Amino acid sequence: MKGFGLLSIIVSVFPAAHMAKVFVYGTLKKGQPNHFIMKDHAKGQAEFVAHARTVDPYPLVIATEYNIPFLLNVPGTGQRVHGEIYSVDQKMLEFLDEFKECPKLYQRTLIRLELEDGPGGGKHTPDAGSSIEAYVYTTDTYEREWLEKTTYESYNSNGDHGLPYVQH
Ligand code: PCA
Repeated sequence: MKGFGLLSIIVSVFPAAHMAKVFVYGTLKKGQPNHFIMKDHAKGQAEFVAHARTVDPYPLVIATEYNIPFLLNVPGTGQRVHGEIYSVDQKMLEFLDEFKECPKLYQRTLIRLELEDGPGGGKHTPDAGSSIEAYVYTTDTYEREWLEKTTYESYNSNGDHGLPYVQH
């Protein structure tokens, strides 16, 4: 018990220490079909940090019978992709790994991002235009034909592509 008390003091003094940054570009974004997960406290904590886009271009494609968005781990092709950065706790990170079927379907990698907005001001909240690193769910385990698919710079399940995400 004594040890726990000390741990909670440390965590409250250094709240950032147990948090990780995750860049979401698909169904987890605001207004998209799986965003409810980010708000479900039973799955952990997720706090919006900023909008951002990838520094390198990547192919963001929609694939499978469920119209799932995937960022193929092929930097240098495709487009600079827009998304949202969240600060998440360990519990949420573990949930997202499971939900993303990591490492089978997606792999959690680090990516360099350019901030588009964000709170700014404080020393823990960098300003727009600055670059930071965050985790992202990309995939290396994609089917080769997916490389021929249309790429998007910003995912929207209900976009003109006519490939709405299918909950499964
Ligand atoms: N959800 C994750 C990866 C793709 C998806 O559907 C995300 O929004 O980043």
